[in-house]
Amino acid sequence: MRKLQIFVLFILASLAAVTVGVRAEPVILTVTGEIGKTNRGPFDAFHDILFDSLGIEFTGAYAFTRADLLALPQAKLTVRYDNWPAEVSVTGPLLKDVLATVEARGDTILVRALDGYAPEFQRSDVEAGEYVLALEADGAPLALGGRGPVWLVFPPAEGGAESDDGLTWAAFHIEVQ
Ligand SMILES: Nc1nc2c(c(=O)[nH]1)N[C@H]1C(S)=C(S)[C@@H](COP(=O)(O)O)O[C@H]1N2
Ligand SMILES: [Mo]
Repeated sequence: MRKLQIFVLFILASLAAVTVGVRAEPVILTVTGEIGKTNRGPFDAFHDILFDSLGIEFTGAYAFTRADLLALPQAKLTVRYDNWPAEVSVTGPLLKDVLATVEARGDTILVRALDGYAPEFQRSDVEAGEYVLALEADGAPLALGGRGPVWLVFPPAEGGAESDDGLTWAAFHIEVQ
């Protein structure tokens, strides 16, 4: 009897957690800017302290946990850049699928990393190409301190790319402009 009560309480607590949006995992990627769909409220200087320290504010945003990103179709891309010791195979959702999820409207896609590196891309290029938001490389989840939480990987341009310029490691924020 007591076991049943505990079980029922557990189920109710789980349902409540889902209802109020308590997440089982931390958010690893936040999309802000010109987007039609949001799943969290506005910027808050206390909770969003890294955004605050970078001078970034937003009214609404779409926040993805690792599980959210893994729930999207997973692309696999094997690339080799001249400045790498070997080829690397990455898996993760396509950036264009993430942009579709949030109903991105702007033409410019800025991908920002924890160290402040923030290259910009044209949405038309992202939609035409193979831009992967990698969560794993060579079968290993990307680590913080390494290239995680998210590594933007795309193939070298035709004619061969010199370096992996723009392949943003430690990405955590996408700004649609
Ligand atoms: N987060 C982050 N990603 C980045 C960079 C960076 O400074 N920070 N540098 C870019 C550049 S210019 C290159 S050539 C490659 C490799 O940079 P590294 O040689 O500084 O590792 O990562 C790219 N991605
Ligand atoms: Mo570079």
